[in-house]
Amino acid sequence: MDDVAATATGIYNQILDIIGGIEPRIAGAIRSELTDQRGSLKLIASENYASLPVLLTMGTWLSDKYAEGTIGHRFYAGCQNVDTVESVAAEHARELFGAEYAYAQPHSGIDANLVAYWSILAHRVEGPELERLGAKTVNDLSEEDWEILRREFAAQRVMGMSLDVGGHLTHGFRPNISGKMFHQRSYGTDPTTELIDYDKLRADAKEFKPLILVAGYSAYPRRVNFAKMREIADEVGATLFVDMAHFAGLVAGKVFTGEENPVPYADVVATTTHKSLRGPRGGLVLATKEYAPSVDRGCPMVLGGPLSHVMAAKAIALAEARTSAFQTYAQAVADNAKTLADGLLKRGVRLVTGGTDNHLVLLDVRDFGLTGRQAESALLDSGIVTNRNSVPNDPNGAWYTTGVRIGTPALTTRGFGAAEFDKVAELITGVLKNTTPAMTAAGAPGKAKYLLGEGVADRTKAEASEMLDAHPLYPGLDLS
Ligand code: DSN
Repeated sequence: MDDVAATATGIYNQILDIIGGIEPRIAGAIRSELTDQRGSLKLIASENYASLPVLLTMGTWLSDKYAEGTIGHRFYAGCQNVDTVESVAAEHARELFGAEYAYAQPHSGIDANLVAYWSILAHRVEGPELERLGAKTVNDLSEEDWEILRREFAAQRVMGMSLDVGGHLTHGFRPNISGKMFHQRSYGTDPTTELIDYDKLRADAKEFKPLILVAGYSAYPRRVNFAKMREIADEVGATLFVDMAHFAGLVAGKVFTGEENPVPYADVVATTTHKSLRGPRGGLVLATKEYAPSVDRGCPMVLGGPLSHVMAAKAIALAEARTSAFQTYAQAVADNAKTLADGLLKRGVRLVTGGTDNHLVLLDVRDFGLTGRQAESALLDSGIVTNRNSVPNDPNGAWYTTGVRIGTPALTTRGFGAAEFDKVAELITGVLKNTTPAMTAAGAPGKAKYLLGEGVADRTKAEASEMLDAHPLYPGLDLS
């Protein structure tokens, strides 16, 4: 890997000179982003550091090719190399996850989820409706028939985890199209344990009868039992759709196996490729053979032309994820999250659900007298990058929040282990204990501004630097 870094040093320095000759501010921002990423404790649970081969693969002329359509069936000439790229990415995805079918085109996680929703609608609603109307494709439908089909689409129901207990905004949240397109009902968590209550979920699903049952989360610090989710989906005739964007790396790395692995249980699985999976920014959909034909219509159904350069980088990342080194990494991500959670608990921080068994930890900061926003900002001032997040029944709403979400994928990539994550817990607690809300003009604690104790930020940054210097990001890559 040192050879790769040495070669990349030459490549990046030359490329940045070229870029800087055209627009120096862009070259400056690229350099500065590396400095920032190297110099802070990156604890955003959805971020990671892709390998240099993955990053380098994205910067090629594959970007210049239009290739709408599917492998071997494109709406443009000259797509033979994109066919190779997409086939290799899909092959690695199928093999890695043991999936019957993989679709590598989605540009992001939200796009992947949209492909999933519309392919389920195409399979479950459009297909039977076309058959009933004696039409082969939607092009054969009269305007009146179209009106019927449109009404059928709009009548469908989706049930996903509520945003405030850790679901994602694409799981039926009103401001997202998933909350506007479907009749929607959320499932929550048990008010005492803060864990998914499968019995209540089952009862709610029986009453609501969703077409699509969504499992998956972006801020729930626990594993999900997908066998139970499958049982519930079967009992109500729902398609089981799993959004594994956050934990795909733990599935790929064989940390989540058996009933915790969604792939054998779900009809359709969507993911991002850049979170715990540690690939380029993008999306991926896996499906059973039954759903494959409709997923394959993702473009033009909801996607434009694929980003061939990113699909190539997905292939490289997926190949990397098929190694035993990646399995070691994924296990370390989970082990480190447990260490981080234990370190916070023993220092008196309340954690939603009382801990973690995946890659993320959700802190409830109300006992420090802070909002999530104040905690996030004070931590950032101290060189610790996190994001504020709602906690169940959050009294501060989705903007200020009462929680802070942190995760271990990125710093585990840098080589942080148990000792470092316990230290991270100490640094976070130290900042929170030394932050107070600033008072409003009316003399009440405000929700945004805060006061950080004297010297706390500098001391925390200095202690973080020692660990960061010992575990450099892209060691051997020298852009000075
Ligand atoms: N932005 C992602 C996350 O942070 O979880 C989800 O969209």
